[in-house]
Amino acid sequence: MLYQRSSALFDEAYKHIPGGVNSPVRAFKSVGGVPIFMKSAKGAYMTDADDNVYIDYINSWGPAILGHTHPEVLEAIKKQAEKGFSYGTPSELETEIAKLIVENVPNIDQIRMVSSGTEACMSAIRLARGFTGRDKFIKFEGCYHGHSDSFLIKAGSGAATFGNPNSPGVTAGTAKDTLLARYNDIEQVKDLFRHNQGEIAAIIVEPVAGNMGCVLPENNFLQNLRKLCDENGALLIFDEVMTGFRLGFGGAQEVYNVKADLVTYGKVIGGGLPVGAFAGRNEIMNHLAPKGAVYQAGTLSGNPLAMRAGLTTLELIRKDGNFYKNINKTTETLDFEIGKILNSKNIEHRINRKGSMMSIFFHINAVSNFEEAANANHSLFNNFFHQLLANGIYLPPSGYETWFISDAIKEKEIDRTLEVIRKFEYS
Ligand code: KE4
Repeated sequence: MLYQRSSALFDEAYKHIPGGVNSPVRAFKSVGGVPIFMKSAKGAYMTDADDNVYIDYINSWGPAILGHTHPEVLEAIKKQAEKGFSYGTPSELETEIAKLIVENVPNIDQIRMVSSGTEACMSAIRLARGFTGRDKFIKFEGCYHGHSDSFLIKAGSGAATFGNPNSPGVTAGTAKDTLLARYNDIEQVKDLFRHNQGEIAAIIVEPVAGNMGCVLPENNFLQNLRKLCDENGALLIFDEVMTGFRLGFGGAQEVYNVKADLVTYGKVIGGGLPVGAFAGRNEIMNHLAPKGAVYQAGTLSGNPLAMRAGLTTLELIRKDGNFYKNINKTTETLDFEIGKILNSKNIEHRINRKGSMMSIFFHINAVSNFEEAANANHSLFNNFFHQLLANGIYLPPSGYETWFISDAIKEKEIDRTLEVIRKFEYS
């Protein structure tokens, strides 16, 4: 593969955009090399500025679950655009998608649209604080809920597991209300409730984590979080920005049969256009402005183009009775076949998979939390990433990210991917 054009475009971008990118993970800092500038995408494929073509396993970090530029979504967006791009007023379309989501997701009565997953998660925390009158909340190391201050916290020292800012600009005052625990460690969560009695508004969790690589809940972790929230008067927030409408139409609540008090969304519900949302039962959502006192707003919230793209995407998924069976089967096949190849090469690895999310961790045989994910051999992942990239397979450019399988990835793409991985060599 030649990357001259991407390289020149990166140099130019670097002058005008911090780090040359509008989101850090795109800069290839973790895998090294020049970030690839894409110029088009269709179905299972993306084409870069040098006209190299790739099978895409990021799918815009989740939104392109149907594959890129699905013809029916494209047509729907075009038609909607002819009616205007944004009204700044209520529109029937917003009620249509709200009803579709509320009627198909357990335990939610109302949903508020925003423009990103970050907005959704930060608003859900504010609502939980407003509803409970408490300031603190628990998150898990390795889980990512967007870039609002209270989420950019690294583990404090020792067992205290209170937060410290992990970004300049986040104040100590903010960090003190963020409590951290290890994913899948229910004892640490119990300790936090014991040491902060009556002060914890919520637990926010990725029900299947995708931001430390794909890491699954174990030993009834989610069920135990539900129980602890009930015992301590705290809300359980499922951050389903990744898993919402990807694990199933009812999301992780349905798959794991665990009731969350608030659920956040993004990615798939916008079909590739900017979107986020948070939802819950009336008792909680009625606290949100303008009905209640908890303020939250957004100029482009419920934008008609994003709503139309999301609604069309969700309707296409819903009417295909085999949609989830198919993308989950594709992911299972990739898991099993890649596993066989890596075993044949005596490369110790762990593949974590749930639904159409999966990750490969090298030189480790189990990954249940961030510490174990960090102990995997990331330089080997980077080597793997670049050998695949050079052969037209585009993986997420970090060992701490999950692959997102789309419905456009079929046998041909699986066979090509496996053919490339069979040639993987490492020193
Ligand atoms: P956005 O603000 O990026 O739309 O959503 C934040 C967010 C919230 N919750 C979860 C579970 C998420 O995965 C995300 C965003 N995911 C990353 C992928 N690791 C987006 C990619 C990026 O940061 O460019």
